[in-house]
Amino acid sequence: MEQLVITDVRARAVVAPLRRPIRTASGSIEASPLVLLDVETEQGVTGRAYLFAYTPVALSPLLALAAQLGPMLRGQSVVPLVLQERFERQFRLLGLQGLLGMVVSGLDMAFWDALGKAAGRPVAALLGGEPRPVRAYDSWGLVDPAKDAAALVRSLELGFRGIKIKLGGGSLEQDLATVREVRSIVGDGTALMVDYNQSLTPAEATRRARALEPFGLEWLEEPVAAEDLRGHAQVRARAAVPIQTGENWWFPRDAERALTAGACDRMMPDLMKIGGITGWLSVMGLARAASMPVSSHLFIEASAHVLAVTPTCDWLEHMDFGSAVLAHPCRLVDGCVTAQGPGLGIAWDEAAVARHEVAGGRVPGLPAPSRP
Ligand code: SMN
Ligand code: MG
Repeated sequence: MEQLVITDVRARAVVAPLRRPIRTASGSIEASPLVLLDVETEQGVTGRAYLFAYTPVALSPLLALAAQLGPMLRGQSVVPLVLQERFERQFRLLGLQGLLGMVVSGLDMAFWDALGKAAGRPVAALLGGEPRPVRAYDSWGLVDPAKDAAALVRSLELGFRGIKIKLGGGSLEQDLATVREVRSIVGDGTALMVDYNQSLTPAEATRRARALEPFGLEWLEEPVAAEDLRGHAQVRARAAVPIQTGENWWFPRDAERALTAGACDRMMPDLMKIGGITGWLSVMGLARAASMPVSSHLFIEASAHVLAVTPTCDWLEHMDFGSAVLAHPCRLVDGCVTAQGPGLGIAWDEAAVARHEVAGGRVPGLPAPSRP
């Protein structure tokens, strides 16, 4: 297969609608601010991926970073491992994290998408495996069991075998009441995960984790600040609930630090922060050596590919930020998601993109940026 040579990187900002807003103990997300990346090549193959910006405020700077990196890539061959090493060297002093880390990770996903499209094969096959059904859990925000009961039952009727809810917005007593109610709604046969989104101190997290032990939780996620690995390890040592974390790790070294600190029983790297597909490959090797179950965070489409080849594959998180602008959203079949190709299976629904595009990332209602 002829090597792909990059001619340009195109980035567009959209604010897409969400099926349901995500309320967490650390803030709410009412819509989906995305940056769509198109890596164009001389051979006419275009690699695609999207970034989830978390907040519309980040759209314009993400576009600016993509616009800066694009010309640096012109004339480069699409060899993801080489390109990522180049980025690491080039930004050694600044460090690959934050918005730059997100763009580099997103470009990596688009590189792999291009390779798959050029070969006419799914990325999971390029990685030596093959697309296969990966069990998925429906990822909710903070819930009100009384109001959300029917919708939670609907999640089970759709086939989800796991449900994640967010906690930490109130007192321990409120958490216990919510978990008790949700457990009674979903039944003991459904995996139930809770996510505190970094909202507690180690002492309070230990108190709440111990109180939640009777509910047979699949995991308790990010109890304390993501970078507080000692705090995670303390909670893990003092309570019997499996501790989950990883969505805020930047590139494989952060995964290694967490494993060394004994921070978690399970891990869930985020493809847009761990270094894309290339970063994930390193981390899944660390996880295998540590016999550590690996789940995904967001990015359903690309996560289905990497989880299909992850030896300690655990759960795929089904929190859908992208389908509103995708031509072929991933489908849930028997509670599982199977990777689609060629590439990552990502193609834009250009009519939807046109409806939701935000020129320059300048979201109406956001104060205009002050003059630089
Ligand atoms: C989460 C993080 C970011 C946006 C939405 C939800 C949450 C999760 O931490 O694990 O899905
Ligand atoms: Mg989380």
